[in-house]
Amino acid sequence: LIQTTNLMAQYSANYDESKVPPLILPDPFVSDKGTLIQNISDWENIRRPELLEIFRREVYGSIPKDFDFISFQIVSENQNPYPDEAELKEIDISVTRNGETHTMRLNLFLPKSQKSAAPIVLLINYKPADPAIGLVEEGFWPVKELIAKGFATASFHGETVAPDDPERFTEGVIGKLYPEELAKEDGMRTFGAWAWGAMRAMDYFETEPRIETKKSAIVGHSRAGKTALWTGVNDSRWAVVIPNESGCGGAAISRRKFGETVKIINTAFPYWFNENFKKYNDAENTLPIDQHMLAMLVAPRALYFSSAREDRWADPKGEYLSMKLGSRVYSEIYGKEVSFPLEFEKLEKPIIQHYAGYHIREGKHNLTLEDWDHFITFMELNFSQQE
Ligand code: GTR
Repeated sequence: LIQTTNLMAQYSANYDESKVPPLILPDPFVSDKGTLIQNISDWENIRRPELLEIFRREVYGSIPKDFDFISFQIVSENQNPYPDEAELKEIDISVTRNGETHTMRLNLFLPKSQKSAAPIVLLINYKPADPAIGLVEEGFWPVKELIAKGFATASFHGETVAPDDPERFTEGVIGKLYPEELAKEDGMRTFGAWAWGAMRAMDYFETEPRIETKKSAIVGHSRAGKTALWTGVNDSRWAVVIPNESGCGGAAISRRKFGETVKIINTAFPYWFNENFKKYNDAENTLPIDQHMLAMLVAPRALYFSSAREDRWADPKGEYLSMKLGSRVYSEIYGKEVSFPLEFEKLEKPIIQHYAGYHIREGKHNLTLEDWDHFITFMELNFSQQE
């Protein structure tokens, strides 16, 4: 696993706010043909599909959804670390296409105390971990806390879908099920594969009577945060989308070039995004989109961004700006009362509201219990207000 600290030493990044270029961003509310987008119908029928296609083609690559069979097998390999509070279900999800089968592992904890179907929180994990249980680590995936609040929670490891490795990323679902994607400049790459995995997890939840999929949230940290955002944009079954400290290629505005840049990420991780994205190395201003427009594609479902003060590599201000600008879709198109009135420098408390939220906490790049406490508040608010 390539560590951020090594990358920071290897690549020189700008951390000086006075050197950030003046931001001239593409207009989210003017279509490619010049139509002014002012209502839900034009947004959903014209502009949103246009933007989604640009992000697929120029940045993330495809997420092919066709396959011949999917099956779910409950296996029993690991001991439940929380036997008093939760039931552990280990599920092998097998997908077959053109005679080839790929199997990924999903780990699901269901609250024992629950009487009705529980809301579900999926964490995409990428950290070194017990390959079977995912990362059951205090803070990063706080199963106990989530269960105590009545949530079901699940996790899968990216590695069981596509290895996080420049030499081996094709060894999972890409090479086995969708090999034709590899020849395409806009084909499926690692983030597309992980997003595909999250969709298959949702396919399983839809068969599980103890889960209420209408109340679902997808969470990811950092590289998995970028993936959680891309998943949430592509799969409207997720009601709440939470990319934590997702930085460059996630929440952060690329044109700021603060901390990690498009060139750095494409050089260090050439297998995460598609080939076309490399055209924008050192050429962010020529991007037809920026990341606030990706944020907009989650609407009218709920979106939450979070940052850490010392995580400058991920550009906290760029993450906040893209929430502030992206949330205009809720207020200006959907007519909801959503606003981020404060300047980044004035933020102290989390901004948690129906549809959109943001917090910045003290400390370093990580997913912590403090982050989860705010996510839980945001999820509870949004699930309780669902129409
Ligand atoms: C870094 C990478 C970041 C972020 C991070 C992580 O090395 O540059 O974009 O994804 O890894 O996933 O922790």
